[in-house]
Amino acid sequence: MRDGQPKTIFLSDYQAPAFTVSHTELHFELFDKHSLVHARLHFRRADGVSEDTPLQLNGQELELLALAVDGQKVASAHYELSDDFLRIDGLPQSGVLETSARIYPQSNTSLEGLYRSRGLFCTQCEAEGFRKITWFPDRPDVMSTYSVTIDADAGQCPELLSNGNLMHSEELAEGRHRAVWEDPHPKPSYLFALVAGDLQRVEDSFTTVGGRDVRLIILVEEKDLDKCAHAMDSLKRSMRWDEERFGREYDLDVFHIVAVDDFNMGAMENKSLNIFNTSCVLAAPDTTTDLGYQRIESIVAHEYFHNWSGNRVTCRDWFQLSLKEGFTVFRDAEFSADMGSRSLKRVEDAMTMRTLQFAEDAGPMAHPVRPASFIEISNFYTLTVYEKGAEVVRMIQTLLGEEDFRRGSDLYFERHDGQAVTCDDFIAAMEDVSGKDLTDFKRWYSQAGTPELSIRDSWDEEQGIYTLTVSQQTPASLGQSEKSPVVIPLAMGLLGEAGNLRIKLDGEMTDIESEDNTHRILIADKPTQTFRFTELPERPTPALLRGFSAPVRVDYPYSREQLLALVSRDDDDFVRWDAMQQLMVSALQELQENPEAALDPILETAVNAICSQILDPAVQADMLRLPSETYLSELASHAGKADVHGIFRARESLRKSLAKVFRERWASLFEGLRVTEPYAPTGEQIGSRALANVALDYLATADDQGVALARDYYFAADNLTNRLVALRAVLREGSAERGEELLEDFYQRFCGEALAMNHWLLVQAENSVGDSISRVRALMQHPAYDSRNPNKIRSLIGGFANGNAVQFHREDGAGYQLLGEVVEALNAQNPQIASRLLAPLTRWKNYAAGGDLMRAELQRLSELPSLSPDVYEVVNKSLA
Ligand code: B3K
Ligand code: ZN
Repeated sequence: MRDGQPKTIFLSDYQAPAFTVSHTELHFELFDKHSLVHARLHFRRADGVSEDTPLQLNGQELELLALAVDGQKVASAHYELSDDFLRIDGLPQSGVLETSARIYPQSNTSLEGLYRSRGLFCTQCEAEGFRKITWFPDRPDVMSTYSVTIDADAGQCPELLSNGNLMHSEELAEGRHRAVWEDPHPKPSYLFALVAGDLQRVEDSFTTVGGRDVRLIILVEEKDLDKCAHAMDSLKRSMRWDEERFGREYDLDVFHIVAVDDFNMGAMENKSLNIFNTSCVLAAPDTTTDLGYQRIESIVAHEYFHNWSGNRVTCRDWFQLSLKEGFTVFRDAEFSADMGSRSLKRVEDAMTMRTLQFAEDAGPMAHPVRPASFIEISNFYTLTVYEKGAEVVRMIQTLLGEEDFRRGSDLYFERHDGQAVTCDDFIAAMEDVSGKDLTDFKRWYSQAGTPELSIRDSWDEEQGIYTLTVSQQTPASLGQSEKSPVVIPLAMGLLGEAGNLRIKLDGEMTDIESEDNTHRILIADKPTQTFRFTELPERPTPALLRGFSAPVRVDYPYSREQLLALVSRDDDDFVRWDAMQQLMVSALQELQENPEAALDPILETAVNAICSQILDPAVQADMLRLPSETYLSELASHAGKADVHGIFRARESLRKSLAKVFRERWASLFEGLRVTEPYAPTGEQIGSRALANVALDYLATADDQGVALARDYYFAADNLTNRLVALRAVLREGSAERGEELLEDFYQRFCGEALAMNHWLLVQAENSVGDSISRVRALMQHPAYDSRNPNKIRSLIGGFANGNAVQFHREDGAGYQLLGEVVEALNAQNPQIASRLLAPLTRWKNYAAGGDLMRAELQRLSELPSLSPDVYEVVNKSLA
């Protein structure tokens, strides 16, 4: 922590920059022990700014070696240097500011700014890392063109890369060499990137719709050259899709992706030089799961799509983060839906929202999609900004229709190309093309918390009139006690005995005989409102929130019979999946109250119905899987307090019953779906594997024969997906020896593959059989673990705290202590990872037992002498 308590920054305090920087020249001299950064900033005082306003530049962990303006050394009376700033006064209206700094990339463990990962120099500047490289107005509304010169040892660093185009390269004395890059597109400093190291290239090309030939280059370590094909294909598909769907074309002659082992997040969209976590780019059947393949495709697309939604049009300030992230997640979700199965993508996104984002929105760090204040912006790269932000963009598309939405997006890009803008500018473009007033809708950007729809109905048999009364309410959150209604597009249908009924709302002029008159989008925007449906032949079952049309909770008192009807007959996959989830949740709640409760015959019928339908097998798999412990905890804490041990027991018991009752079904599903062709990450194979593996998991739960089958399946696997499903099943259901046998085998097979080892750590962290805490502590000393590598920390420590609820919430508090210790150590080493890892402890209010011990651990952390702003903010907000 620097200069006393970290400060809160408010959106309402925003002021335009006093100085702009039109062009930035950087010269890097990279050495083993330190590096030198020489900068020349072409600055200009903004119009209307008084002459005595100093130029204030951000800078952290920099040693000042030289400072000059227009070639003249700046006298000490004219500048002030602190831990965070360099302030210079007496400047002309415009000029060139020169600085030289010494920095230490090899000892930069925060992985922010310029750092070294296993010999490779690389950067991560978003959000505020550029200030660890050189003094600069490190804010996204200062956009500049860049020329970058890099000098380094030619043997150690044959590749020297930065943004834009390579202009020049040359040999230098003493075995060193130089490359000069120029990026003609003005960009904010957070998009700056530099890479220098010994990497190998995979090259391909893409011709844009306008005829530009683009070189596509993926750079990886030599051993990984054979793992780049999937990312390259994904990149080409993304480029084509963005042209076709959003009219966005690439704007330079080269596009790089560099894979780095030590990286704080998934990937970064630096202009033309994307930097990726190896886990989000390298793919091979033995080391990447099906989910991993899908993730790589969507992250490659996401970063590429940022070239327009983020880079060409960027954010004015960090409060607007969702302007680029929400929109880009929406774009990548649409891409994934088009590449694979639309309804699967929707179900899975809804699952993430309801399990994780709703929890965040109900917790101590709850914030609006556009936060009004923050202490450390790194803490706001959240599910709310990203995923809820994307849902907000999706609702705009729903309200406007796809055509107007596309016109709005075109207008937004055209109007603001090269600018740093706000979420209001995005909305204004949407309003301008559609003529719709989105003033009320904008509340989604400023109100935290998940809105709750309470829906009740009544039926007038005589008149054939069905009435839905829809009330909404958003719970209070920190600093926001009063909430107003939001605009909720509630997509719905009415299900009758023979299928979805024709819908006519009271007061509608004529019955329009369109082919799709069985669905409606109701607009719920008042505290309470009533919708009357007329001319109905029978009392319908409402099918609510079709396609998860809004990120809200829905409370409607469905009977089990109604849920069964939806599972069996509705024509929307989200509605059917959701109905099945509700049936399982209600069975689990019953088991929690009465462990002897027999299997609900309606649930049995529903399982049979799902198994005998022709459906996307991946959606079928999602419907047959038990709701996760995390989701069940979220639901329970929403209703009161969660009992994680009770949830665990009920879930084990339901799994056992379903396993045994349907044993024959699982066996025939498993046999019928076995993929016999060689592994390929195609939608078809992924779907078959998903369903076969759900069946295998139940078979292993049913009896010893199933465990033996899982063991054989493990050894026969030609891919990581099957191998891990089998391994997890054996660890959970088999003897300790069988589990150890497979873990040892896995280690021997893949100990040279860092990405496979992440999974090896994760399955052990999540394994709740035995003493997980001792196991995790032992693994922290294992050569496969690396306490500086974010992937390893996330797998082992994050996996334990998030995916092993019964042991994390051990009654003696040992799980909380373990997490607290790791966070304490990381606080100094890598504050971003430390504060992310903390999340499970912050939810202490959700648990009946253990809450006090969790709070005590947070309290202990809050009293540590030098908390980073990252950890300080999360700890203090969750104790408030
Ligand atoms: N924009 C980056 C995230 C940066 C996180 C900084 N703490 C990746 C992305 O969302 O595409
Ligand atoms: Zn992004």
